[in-house]
Formats: sequence, C-alpha cells, structure tokens
Amino acid sequence: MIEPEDNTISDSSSDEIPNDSSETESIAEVHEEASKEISIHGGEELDSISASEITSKYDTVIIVIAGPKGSGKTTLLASIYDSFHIGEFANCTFAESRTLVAFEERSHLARVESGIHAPTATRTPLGAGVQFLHLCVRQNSLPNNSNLLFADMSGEYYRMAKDSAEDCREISILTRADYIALLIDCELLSSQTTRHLCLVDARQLLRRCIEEGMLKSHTNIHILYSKWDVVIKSNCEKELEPVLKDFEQTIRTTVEDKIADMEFFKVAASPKQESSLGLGYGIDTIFEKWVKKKEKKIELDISKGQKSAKREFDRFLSS
Ligand SMILES: Nc1nc2c(ncn2[C@@H]2O[C@H](COP(=O)(O)OP(=O)(O)OP(=O)(O)O)[C@@H](O)[C@H]2O)c(=O)[nH]1
Ligand SMILES: [Mg+2]
Repeated sequence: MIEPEDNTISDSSSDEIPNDSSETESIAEVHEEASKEISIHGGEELDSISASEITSKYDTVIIVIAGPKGSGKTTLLASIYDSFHIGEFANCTFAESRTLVAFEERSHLARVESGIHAPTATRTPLGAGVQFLHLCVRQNSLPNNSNLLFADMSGEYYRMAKDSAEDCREISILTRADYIALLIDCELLSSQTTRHLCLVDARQLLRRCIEEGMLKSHTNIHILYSKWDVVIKSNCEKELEPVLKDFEQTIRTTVEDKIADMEFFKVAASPKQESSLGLGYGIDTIFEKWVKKKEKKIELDISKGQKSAKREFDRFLSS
C-alpha cells in the first residue's frame, strides 16, 4: 500500500489536539501562521494545498507525468524548463513560475546525470509523494497567460498502481488531470528481453485506471515513447513499427471511448551526445498541446472537503 504523504501541519497534528480550549486556540493560531507560510512560495515543489491556491485563482492545466522508474519523467520537466532558458519554446514565452527552485534543481541534476552517467542521481523518492511544479507561459498567438501544473512522482507509484487497485485509487490526482503523459522507456523497448513486459505494464496500468474509475471523459492521454534516441542508436525502429502499431491499437480499444483523446509521441528529453536528435526532441509539439486552452474549467476548491479528508490529495480533490 502507498504510504500516506507527509501531511500538512493541520492534518498530521490533528490527533494531538488536546481538549483544553486555550491550548486548542494557540495550536489553531500556530496552524494559521503555518498556512500563511505555505502561500509564500519559496520556489520549491508545491504540495496539494499550495497547488490548489493556483487552480482556484487561475484556469490551470493539470498534467500528470507518469511512467516507470527511470523512464525520464524528471528529465522531461527539466528539459521544458531548460528550453525556456534558451528563449521562445513551442510558440510560448516564459511568464513566471512559483517553483523555480524545484525546476532549477531538476535541471541541475539532469545535467549532472547526463554528464557523469550516474543513473540514480535524479531519482524521485517515493516518500516525496506527488510534487507539483508550476509554470506560467504566454502563448504567442493568445492574449492571456496559461498556467500549467505538473505532477511529478516517483516511478514506484506507477508500479504500485499497476499492481494494486487500492494503490491506484490513491493517486487521486489522476481523476483531475487534463493530460496524463505516460512515458514508455525506449531503453526497455529496444531490448527484446524487456520489450514485451514494458508494453504489458503500460497496458495493465491503463486498464487498472479504467477499472478504478481514474480516467474521466475530460482526460487526454499522451503516450510518450521516451529516450527515442536509444531506439535510433539500437537501429530497431523498423522492427518496432509493427509492435507499436499493435500496442497502440490494443490500448485505443481499451480506453478510447472512456476518455477525451489519446495520442502517441516519440520524444527524447535528453538524448545522448552522439545522437542526431536535438535536446528535447519532440517535447515542443506536446507542450504546445498542453498549453492550448482547455474547453472546460475545473474548479478545485480544497476548502469544502478540508475537514473530512484525511490525505492532502483528498483535500486537493474535494470540490
Ligand atoms: N538516452 C536518453 N536518456 C535519457 C533521456 N531522458 C532521460 N534519460 C536518462 O534516464 C535516466 C532516468 O531519468 P529520470 O528523469 O530520473 O527518470 P524518472 O522517470 O524521473 O525516474 P524516477 O524518479 O526514479 O521514477 C537518467 O539517467 C536520464 O539521464 C533521453 O531522452 N535519452
Ligand atoms: Mg523522477
């Protein structure tokens, strides 16, 4: 079972509130002070409460980055951030981010990692729960800014959700996602030994999400074949073609009528130096789709469910 996240101050200490009213009052004051602090953004990842401050103020696109351990989720986020450093990206310009430190950290680690080949350097720990990264951009053709919230989580969640209905239901943010970007690791896809299993795992996760009601009619699923440079290097593009065609047909049949849309992309957030693919290959196309204004605004008002909900996620999702 997924361990509960490190809950907010009000949640984690609620059991300890004594009956004495004066003491209760002083604890309440401390809590109030603490929640004020939460809304002062230090640039780190947002928890669900701080994330919902954004979603309640702005029309926000929620993108869940999902995929097995090491499939490149964190590197993908780093690559988006880095692209805005260079300048205009996907017909957008950077406006602001409340999680600059978190982006900077990922970007730094991704750079270090690609340089020294230390595969564990950027691993997102399971204990970190789901972390939200915020990005506000201006799409060049539109007058208003677009707010995006990315949910980054450890690949362990993916495995647990795939294997257990209960754990799958606990990733409640899936039900609110406008986009679920599901990464399929081409390192696994390129090898005959791991290819079958990695596709079966992805299918199994989606089936589980359907069974547990985690995919909604507003959900868009983007399947990202990550590290596409590895496929090119392994010279197995032709060999993979029918395999992927078959995989895509099968999952379309499984989920397409339950969700808004499903698309497939070949990407390489951080291709190895010898690759002919550019940095962030294919990411601009996807990002442009994410930024596009949603047709339907989803209000996330945490206050209504805050008292009864036990977990941060649940409070985030109460509306
Ligand atoms: N060749 C290649 N390697 C990549 C690419 N993107 C990421 N990687 C490498 O894949 C490894 C894992 O990347 P992460 O971004 O940490 O993966 P993750 O999905 O966040 O992993 P967890 O947080 O453990 O679930 C790192 O060594 C990256 O350098 C890519 O486009 N091409
Ligand atoms: Mg990660």
